[in-house]
Amino acid sequence: MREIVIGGAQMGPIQKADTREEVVDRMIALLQQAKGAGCDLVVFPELCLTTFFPRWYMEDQAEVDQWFEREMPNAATAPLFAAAREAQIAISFGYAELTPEGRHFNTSILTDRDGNIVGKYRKTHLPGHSEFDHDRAFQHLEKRYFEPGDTGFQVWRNMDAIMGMCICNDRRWPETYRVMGLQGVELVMLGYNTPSVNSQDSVEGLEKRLYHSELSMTSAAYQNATWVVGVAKAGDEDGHPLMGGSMIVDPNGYVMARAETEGDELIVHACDMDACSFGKSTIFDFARHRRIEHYGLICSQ
Ligand code: CDT
Repeated sequence: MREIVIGGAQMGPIQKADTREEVVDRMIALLQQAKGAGCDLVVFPELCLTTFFPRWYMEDQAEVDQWFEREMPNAATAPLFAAAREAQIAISFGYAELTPEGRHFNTSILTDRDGNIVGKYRKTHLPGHSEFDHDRAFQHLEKRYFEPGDTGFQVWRNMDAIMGMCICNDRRWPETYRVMGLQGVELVMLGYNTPSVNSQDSVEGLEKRLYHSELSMTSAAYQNATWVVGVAKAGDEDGHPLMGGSMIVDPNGYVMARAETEGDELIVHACDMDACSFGKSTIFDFARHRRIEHYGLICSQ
């Protein structure tokens, strides 16, 4: 049995005025809780060092850039890396990345248990729009502030398992998981910031939005025989509600742990990576059963 005790560290709202240092203190508190629960690995949300800033329309690039990290770790996050190393807990979290070349990505990283970054992923599917949209109840400007990621869906061997990452909207696309599935992924980690209401459909309720998130992650876990850990940033950020619904899904598609609140909340499950083997060697043995001669359309348009 290859057991990894995984913590999903859902985070409650981060207001515009909150500092990185205040947020990192909250992350360290969740990490300490995870240590008490025996966690080996903790997954934090997308863009978890700041408020979900793509809801705000900005024209001044200097104002935009204040939401980005120029290096990782940096002064604000060094205490988090130190706490993780001290606790011997691997971590994954998302942040806005500004590269030395001036490129902007929505990024997540993965460390080993000594706090070394072993994997980096840059978000592929950027939802929303790039100009102010008067027809929406609120803005979602990811296409304005980020460029599509250039990493693709890589996997890394870490803690004797094959691990991959995606970010928020990526979780709704089967291609995301299948590309990692084809590399043998056993654990997909992802964070999200999903508004509780649809900016283009005032009738759509929270229940449907939570269902679509769960449907995406549970079906992908089953169809790729992999664990999926999805972790929200939730609650009311300056009057803008984000949904919770963080969960740990097993390779059969069952939800093994689920957040009940919209605040800082740790969910925990002991995940056996060997539980992926049955699906990968039977119904989803890709090498034996896929019929790629009929899949060309997926990559040609
Ligand atoms: N952060 C993120 O990707 N959120 C999207 C909201 C889409 S609405 C424009 C999501 O898919 O959850």
